[in-house]
Amino acid sequence: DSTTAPTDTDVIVVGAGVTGLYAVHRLRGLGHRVRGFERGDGVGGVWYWNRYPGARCDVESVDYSYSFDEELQQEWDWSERYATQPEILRYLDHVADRHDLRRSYSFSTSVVSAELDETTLTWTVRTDRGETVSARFCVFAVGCLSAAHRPDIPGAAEFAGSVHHTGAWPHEGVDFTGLRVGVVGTGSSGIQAVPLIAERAARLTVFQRSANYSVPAGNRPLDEETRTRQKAGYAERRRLSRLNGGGSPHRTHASGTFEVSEEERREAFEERWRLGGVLYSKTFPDQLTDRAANDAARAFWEEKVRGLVEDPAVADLLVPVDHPIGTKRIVTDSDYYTTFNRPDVDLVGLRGNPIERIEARGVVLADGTLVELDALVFATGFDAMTGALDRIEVRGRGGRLLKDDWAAGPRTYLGLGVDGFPNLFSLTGAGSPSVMANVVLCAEQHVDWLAECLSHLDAHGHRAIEARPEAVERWVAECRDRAAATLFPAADSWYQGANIPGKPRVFMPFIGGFGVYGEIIAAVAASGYEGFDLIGA
Ligand code: NA7
Repeated sequence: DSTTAPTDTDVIVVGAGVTGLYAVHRLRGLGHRVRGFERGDGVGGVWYWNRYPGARCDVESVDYSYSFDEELQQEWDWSERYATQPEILRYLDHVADRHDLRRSYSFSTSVVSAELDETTLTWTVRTDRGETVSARFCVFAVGCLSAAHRPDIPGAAEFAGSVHHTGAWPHEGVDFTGLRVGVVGTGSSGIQAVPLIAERAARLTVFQRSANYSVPAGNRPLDEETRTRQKAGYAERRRLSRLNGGGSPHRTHASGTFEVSEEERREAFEERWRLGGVLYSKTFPDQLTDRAANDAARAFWEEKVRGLVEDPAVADLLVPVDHPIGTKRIVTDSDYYTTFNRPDVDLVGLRGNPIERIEARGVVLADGTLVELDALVFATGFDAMTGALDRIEVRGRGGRLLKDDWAAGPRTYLGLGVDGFPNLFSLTGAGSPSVMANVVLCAEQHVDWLAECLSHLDAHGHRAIEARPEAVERWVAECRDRAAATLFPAADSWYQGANIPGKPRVFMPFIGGFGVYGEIIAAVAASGYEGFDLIGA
């Protein structure tokens, strides 16, 4: 049969971040009726919530921007090489205005459940405002780093000072002037926030469980000449980005680490160090698969960082001992390491001396030391990739709960579809390369694929599309096996759920790269959606 049941709308899109916004725009443009829900009171997703001092993207602004709208691409002026959170939020607000996207959304509205009607293969979504909306398709664009994780430390409620999580920062900001501040966590968020908090605080104590690798951003204002050059080169820049593993135009060295002379090797590392940031992890193509190659990159990094930190004992603490370089996302910082040269900044290593409890006056370590604080900042990351979806009661065939189906780790086909959950799509989430690449281009890639898929269904009179269980099995295995062939499993990273107590250790992203992934999903579409069941007609 080719008939579809009447529904309130055609597509429900959950989330108004980079992915959701483009989904609304693209699907609406194809004539679908679209309803969007967003728990924030504005657009922006990650860039709406993460307003902590120093929040900045680690992908260059010229690349971390939509490519679908050439006029926008030519008109928008980025002010810095790496854009700050306020600037990215202004950009996304501008995109929402420009394409009149807000009218499709209900803001300050969380989706609490999504339930499949197995006879009609339609979805009914319920919100925390009591609204119920039915739709043929349910599209989750809820983000990979949107469920903030706050560790459960005894006594936290006793603390007399203020407490904030970087991922849910107050819109009015926090004034740390003259305060004794503690920052727990040294991932991207902590490392970005520390130098700026240090400038205001009377004293800053950084609590570090694992040291991280960070490479200075080499951030700078963009002048008119650079912008003009970038804009003129956009077509080629995007073409190269689409072929690339990380969704940016930068290529790794043509040879392996040890296929070049020591001098050439050092030059290559030096060049990447100057280029700045996360790109350092891909100086040579074998750096994330070969331990010795990784050690070479790591040794160069260590030399650089030791050169920035005055106290050798502090430098010792800042050098990671537990994971190869790049197997947790390399942080892109501005003045992080030199901040520890300030007399009013302390670094406390928690290895062997963890936080035991929090009391009214501050943080108590296992050895009994009390660090007195007026404000505490948790930069402790996210229940990544599955956390945001887990909060929603998603019920598929037979009333099965998605969260239960994913109890041993997320199960998707291509990071897009889930068996037992027809007409449900997860965008830029688990099983996709989004967290390892430029998420803006990942969003466009997923949404364009989805748009084409929906058109295909309609053109052929299909009611629904559903991933086959064996295709899901294959994809989960492929994600796991591709990761196993690299050094990534050696790190206790959020890529594999290691940061959340009790979360299964499964490598969740597709690690084969943005370009390769794009080819895979395009081939599946071209084959008539191999691995999916097309239902009806
Ligand atoms: P991350 O990268 O997950 O970093 C969280 C940090 O918090 C990390 O240093 C953790 O140490 C630390 N942490 C977490 N739980 C605890 C407890 N219980 N005690 C002490 N320290 C803790 O999150 P971010 O927000 O910085 O960045 C997320 C991503 O956003 C980033 O990768 C970029 O892609 C952008 P650990 O390393 O687990 O020992």
